[in-house]
Amino acid sequence: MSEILFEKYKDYFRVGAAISGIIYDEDFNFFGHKPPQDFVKSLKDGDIAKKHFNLFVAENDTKMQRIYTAEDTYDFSRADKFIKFAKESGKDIRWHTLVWHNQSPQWIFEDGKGGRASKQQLAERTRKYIMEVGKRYSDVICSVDVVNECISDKKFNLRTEEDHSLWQEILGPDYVDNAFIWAKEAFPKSSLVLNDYNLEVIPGKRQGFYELVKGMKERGIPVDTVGLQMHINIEDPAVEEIEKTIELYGNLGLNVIVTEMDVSVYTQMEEAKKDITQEILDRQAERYYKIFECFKKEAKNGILKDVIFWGVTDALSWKNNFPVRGRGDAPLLFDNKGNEKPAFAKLIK
Ligand code: 9MR
Repeated sequence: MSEILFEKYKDYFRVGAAISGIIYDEDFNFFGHKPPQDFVKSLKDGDIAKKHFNLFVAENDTKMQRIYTAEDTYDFSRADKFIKFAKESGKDIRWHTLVWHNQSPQWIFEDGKGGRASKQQLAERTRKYIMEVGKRYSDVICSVDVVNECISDKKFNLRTEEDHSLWQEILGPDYVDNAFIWAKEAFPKSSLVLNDYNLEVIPGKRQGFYELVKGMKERGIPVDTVGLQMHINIEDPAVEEIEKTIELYGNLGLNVIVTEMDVSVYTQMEEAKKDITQEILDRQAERYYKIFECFKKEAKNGILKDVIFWGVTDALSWKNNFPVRGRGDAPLLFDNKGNEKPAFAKLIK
């Protein structure tokens, strides 16, 4: 029996992880602060990532805000560090993400004179950005999140300004199609992904996303893969909902990948901080196991291609501060110290 996670699943799908800059960047800066060196040195995330995962994606360093600093100006320094780390580790590499309403620089939506950018201005900036990123990295990128989180949680159609997105507001609804057409030119060999969250949780959102991606296929837009982020918890949603969601998109002839999986021990947004007991960790293990059984089935059905975790150890998980700052969480397979959790043991058995 293999003790290496990605080897264990090699006949089904790649097993990936999001990599925090703290792992490979000695200048890593977290909201203006350098994390204490003893904390950084104590982290096992780099070694665990190299050992157990065969597909890497940057948690933050390949987002537009980090790169597109001004008109025709690109800062690839941090993206380069990530790509170097992933290449030297011999891993397949994904790009997250090209077009998103978060972590995009404000200036792209402005005309430089105090007003909003014109449609032509934003379209040209977006096209140039996608081409520039492709020129630099397309050879090493196997999969790209072209558009991220474009469906509204409330209205189940394309996000508008009310949902904090200016993309459709300025470019009109065909901005998603255009992003994929440009991405195809920039990344001719990569798989092109439309990525979103809660599709397995909110049936209306699942359907709204379905209509969007179905229309794209009918229009001949080069989308080939649906990305399910899979930020879920130890109770919800039911495995059947996950299975239904994968098959819904699979039946359109699309591949499906799980792009950002974690399984929170909290089931309510506002739940108070609690002790993470053995019982909770065992429940989490069982939950991971059942979901992975479903993933294996969907891989055998020819639909599911990759499963990527949003982080390596619990120490660096974004869930420690979301939705409640400082509450802490334990959503991954390795604990704060890098020890294998019951969930890991269950998945490797
Ligand atoms: O994990 C990322 C966190 O470090 C950033 O502060 C945050 C900013 O929006 O983005 C997190 O990653 C998100 C990903 O890029 C898109 N899907 C949701 C992820 C968790 O918020």
